[in-house]
Amino acid sequence: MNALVILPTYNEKATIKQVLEGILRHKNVSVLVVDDNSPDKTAGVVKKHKEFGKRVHLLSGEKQGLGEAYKRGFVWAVNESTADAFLEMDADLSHNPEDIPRLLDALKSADVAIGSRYVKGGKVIGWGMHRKILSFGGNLVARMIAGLWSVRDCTAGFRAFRRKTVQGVDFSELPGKGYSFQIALLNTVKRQERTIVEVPVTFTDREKGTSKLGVSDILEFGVVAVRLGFQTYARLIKFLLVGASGLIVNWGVFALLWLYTGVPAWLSIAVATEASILSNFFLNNAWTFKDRRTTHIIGRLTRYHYTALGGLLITYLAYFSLENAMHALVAYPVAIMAATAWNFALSYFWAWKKK
Ligand SMILES: Nc1nc2c(ncn2[C@@H]2O[C@H](COP(=O)(O)OP(=O)(O)O)[C@@H](O)[C@H]2O)c(=O)[nH]1
Ligand SMILES: [Mg+2]
Repeated sequence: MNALVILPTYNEKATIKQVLEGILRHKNVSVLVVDDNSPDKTAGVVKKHKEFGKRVHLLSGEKQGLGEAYKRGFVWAVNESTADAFLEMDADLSHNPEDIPRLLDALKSADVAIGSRYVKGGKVIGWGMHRKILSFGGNLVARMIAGLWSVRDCTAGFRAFRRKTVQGVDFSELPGKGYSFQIALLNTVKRQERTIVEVPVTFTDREKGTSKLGVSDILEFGVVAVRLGFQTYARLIKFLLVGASGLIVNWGVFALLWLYTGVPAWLSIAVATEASILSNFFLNNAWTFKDRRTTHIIGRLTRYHYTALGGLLITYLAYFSLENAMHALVAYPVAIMAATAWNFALSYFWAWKKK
């Protein structure tokens, strides 16, 4: 498997040569250095390399952040390189080039391989408390909010991707200019149902040069995580909003019939419930599941009715089985939550099932 390492650099003159040597020791691997006109003239060292123009390439640009550098690098890679795999790696010797074959090996059975510090066998050497807390917090936010629950090291900068996986990504669409690029890309490939594996690596803090991780990167990371969360859970959020609107419809129709028209309560409840099922159905159909309108609408409507009736049954079952264990005012919302989970699952997998 031929591979191209995309290596972003900003003032890495002290280590770039050694990193290039380490990478080029692997005969099937070449390098694209994405340098943001480093004032220390990192690019000069790259241009002087004997493989420059052969297995070493250089892309120079203005400093806009780590993510922007990677975006340019990946676009170049897809258009100008024929490699079967693309890697991300730091140029400060924190990532060991000796680990590259293990990452590439993992791509035989997955679309993405993460050089992971937080799986069994992985570790970090040389970080103080400050960096440990930042990394822990970043991963927690990424996993809890940004839709990356199954990934242990979401902020890793040492990763390999199959060419196909990268080709499926529209890099101009990815939010974030800085370090948040890592979770944005991971979130995208995950939503495209690419398979991800984590390969344990040892990360050694840099001994030369300084970290470029800044406050603006940290702030942007939070904003991007929330944005990715909304994108990832958009369908569930829409479903919950529609459900809330259904409660209002239900209540309003009941009030209209029973209070103002004198329809008996039992009939008012039945009509109000059906009205809310219908309004939920049409809102979900037009909004929440608008990309899933592949089966006949009568079928969808019927299945949604069964779903809602099942939800009602679950509310009763859950409520009466919890009633003795907790206060009724606690048991009821728990029962409603169980029914909502049921409703969403059946709507997603059955009423508006994927073709
Ligand atoms: N081209 C480019 N590279 C960057 C930028 N910010 C960081 N890098 C590179 O990204 C890699 C990781 O950065 P580093 O400062 O070591 O981050 P840390 O390991 O999280 O402290 C290094 O190779 C940096 O030179 C940037 O704005 N532009
Ligand atoms: Mg570093």
